[in-house]
Amino acid sequence: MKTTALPFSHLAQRAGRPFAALVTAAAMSFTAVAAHAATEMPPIPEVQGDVVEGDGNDYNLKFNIGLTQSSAQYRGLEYFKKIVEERGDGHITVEAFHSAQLGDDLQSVSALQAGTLEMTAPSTSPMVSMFPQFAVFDLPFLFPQPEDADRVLDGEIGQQMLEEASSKGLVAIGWAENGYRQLTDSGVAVSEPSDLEGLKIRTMQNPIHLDIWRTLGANPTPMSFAELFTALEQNVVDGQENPWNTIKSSRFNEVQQYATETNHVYTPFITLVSERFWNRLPESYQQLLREAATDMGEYEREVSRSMSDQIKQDLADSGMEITTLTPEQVAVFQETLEPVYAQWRDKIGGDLIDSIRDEASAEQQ
Ligand code: TK8
Repeated sequence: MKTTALPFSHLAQRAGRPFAALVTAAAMSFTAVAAHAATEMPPIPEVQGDVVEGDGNDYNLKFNIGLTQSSAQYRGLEYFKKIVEERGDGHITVEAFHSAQLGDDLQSVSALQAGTLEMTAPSTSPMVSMFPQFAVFDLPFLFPQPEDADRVLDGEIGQQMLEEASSKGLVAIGWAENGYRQLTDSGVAVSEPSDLEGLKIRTMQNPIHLDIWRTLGANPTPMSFAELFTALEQNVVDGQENPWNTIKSSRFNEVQQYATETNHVYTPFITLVSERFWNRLPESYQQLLREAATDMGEYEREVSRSMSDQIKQDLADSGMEITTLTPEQVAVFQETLEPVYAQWRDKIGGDLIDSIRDEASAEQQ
């Protein structure tokens, strides 16, 4: 077996893990991945790393996410649970909740602050009212390739943002992936901004997203993700935008006839812990949660990226009419959205935008 081909070799590269265990775990993941066809999610990897000593107390944490049980996000959460429970030797248990069972992104964040929920992983976008610097990720077409997002989030800028978001009752411990957003609607096949005229599009609760869809000529309405399926079903809105994986796992194709591959924004998920809970944990368990969040994020990206094309195909097979834009058509969207950059540059900080663009376009080592 070629070690270079190990699908999770990046997970094994982290220092401080017993080498033999890493090789075994990586080899097992490899075999399992090779056995699966492209239509299935990459299996949950073996847990790597030693058992972590705690302080003799037992802890239970509830981790609530917005997406459904069939999402890459939930798959990531299952892996997180497995890591924490195995390496914590049963002294920390993780209760996994999906589909906003304990609240949507913003409600979950409030619950973390209140100490009634221990963990969540929202999109950064609805959090800009608390952390304005997150708005930079909402700028259209900021990251041409997923690796560009990785370089920024896994590098200094991402680390600094996690530190800044570790305030207001929250501790931010990692990044994961929601992904590139695509448009769906029930009215018309959209291939240029003028097709959007008059379409009521649900956006996240985020001012840049409102500007994006206004600038494109649509009629945007901010709404919680938890209300979206019903709003689409009852024609309260005509369309919405989310990554292919999210469109499928939320079954939006059942209530939306058309989709357009716009890739207009890349949305990260941020992994958050309630500061009240965090402060009760021994340091060794805090470190365990950080490592588990990193592993979860890596795996979630892996799942999301390996599934995306197949899911787009599945959506087409299920009867959705999907428009794939030509480079020229993409350019029209990009040009139309240039004023959004001008409008937000000073508010977000030109330096931050420039350093993200530099980092995103930096040559990979
Ligand atoms: C899920 C949300 C969702 C986001 C949205 O909790 O609201 O459209 O893209 O995936 O974070």
